Amino acid sequence: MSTDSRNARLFARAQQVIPGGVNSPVRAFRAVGGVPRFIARAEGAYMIDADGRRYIDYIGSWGPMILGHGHPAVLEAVQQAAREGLSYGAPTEREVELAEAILAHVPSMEMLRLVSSGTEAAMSALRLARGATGRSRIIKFEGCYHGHADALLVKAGSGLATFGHPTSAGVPAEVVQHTLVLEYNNLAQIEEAFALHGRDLACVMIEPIAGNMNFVRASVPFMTRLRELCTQHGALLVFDEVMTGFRVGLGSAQAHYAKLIPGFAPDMSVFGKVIGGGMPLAAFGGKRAVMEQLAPLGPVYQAGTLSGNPVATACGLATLKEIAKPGFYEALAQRTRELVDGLVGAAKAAGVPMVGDCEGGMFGFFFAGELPQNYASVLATDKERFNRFFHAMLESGVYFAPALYEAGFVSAAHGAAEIGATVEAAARALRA
Ligand code: KE4
Repeated sequence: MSTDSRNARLFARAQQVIPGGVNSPVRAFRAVGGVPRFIARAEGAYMIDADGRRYIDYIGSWGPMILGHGHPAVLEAVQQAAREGLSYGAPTEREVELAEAILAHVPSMEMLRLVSSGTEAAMSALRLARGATGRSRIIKFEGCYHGHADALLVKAGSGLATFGHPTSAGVPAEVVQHTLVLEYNNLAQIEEAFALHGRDLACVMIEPIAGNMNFVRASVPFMTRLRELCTQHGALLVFDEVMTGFRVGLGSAQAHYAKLIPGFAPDMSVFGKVIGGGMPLAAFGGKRAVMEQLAPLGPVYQAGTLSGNPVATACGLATLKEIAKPGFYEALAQRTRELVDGLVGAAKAAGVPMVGDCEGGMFGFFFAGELPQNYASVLATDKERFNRFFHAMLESGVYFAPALYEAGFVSAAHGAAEIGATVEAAARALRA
């Protein structure tokens, strides 16, 4: 990109006043190199950058924009809500409507609380799990991201007997001393961890389909056993569905696993992204007995000035109304499958090892011979080729996630033309 482009000038200016020039690290393109695109506006399946260049958007704000940008019903709902009032700091009917609409599609939850970000929802769910069980220890999995709350910024210790080490400066070791980090899909490790610590475990937090490792599914045997061990030891199984929630299906990932594992359900769930439709809104929920431990009823404190914000709830409600319409997910899943099959087919024709997977409107691809099952195997895929492919596609007007370990997202606005153009651009890029 030439240095006199508006993007380059904006990036230089942004770096003077905002660390890294961005308000969230992944946007800085540091994993792939190059100059991030400053987006001026978006419409349908497209984003337009500061230099006026159009991109087919497979980020979708990292998941929320499942309808595409600028859906008329969503815009109308948001504009009407804004005219009525931006924020009250008092309860509104729309919060009740949104809670009811979410619970209608997530039978594992009897109650929920609305918050403003996935981090806040996961952090609050963690505190609630600890408060409800009276236990401090937790398990998470390497490669899963649950937002940037201190207790969750942790990497594996030297063994199952030792607890985590911080992944970020500023997180005291004491804060993560109760967090055990295990390998995703590793049955032997969860058996050993529960044998050692089961009676002290408040919860296990997991991304059921790990979109923060690009796209890695929890295996059915692993998820089956995890559910059994949590039940056996009285630990809560917390599904972080911030990314998968209402993205992989109307029942989210938990409905997918309930089809594969009879009677399966998590004890608590965390949502975000799609339920806000692009506005700051997230939620956590579970059974009444657990949720009623929350203030003002119970001893677990949690609060938020903008929680259940009237404009954000209008956006979320309008989005949920559209995605609940018959046939929505069938059409979305078909488009996404066409994309993944097209990319993998183009790679095969070019003699390039590529694998891909998708569920609903969420997908991932790796330059590798087989689908990774855990974080170490994701990191072993061909990162250099991924980064070259990312830039070749960006130059062709296709905006994939600017990092090997991120998932991609298709919206209802992505039509055959967008999928076809993407696959053609990929064929050119992979032959180069
Ligand atoms: P937020 O605090 O960013 O709203 O949500 C945190 C979070 C929690 N749980 C899961 C499974 C998530 O994927 C996220 C956030 N996802 C990233 C993308 N991998 C957001 C993008 C960013 O950090 O800028």
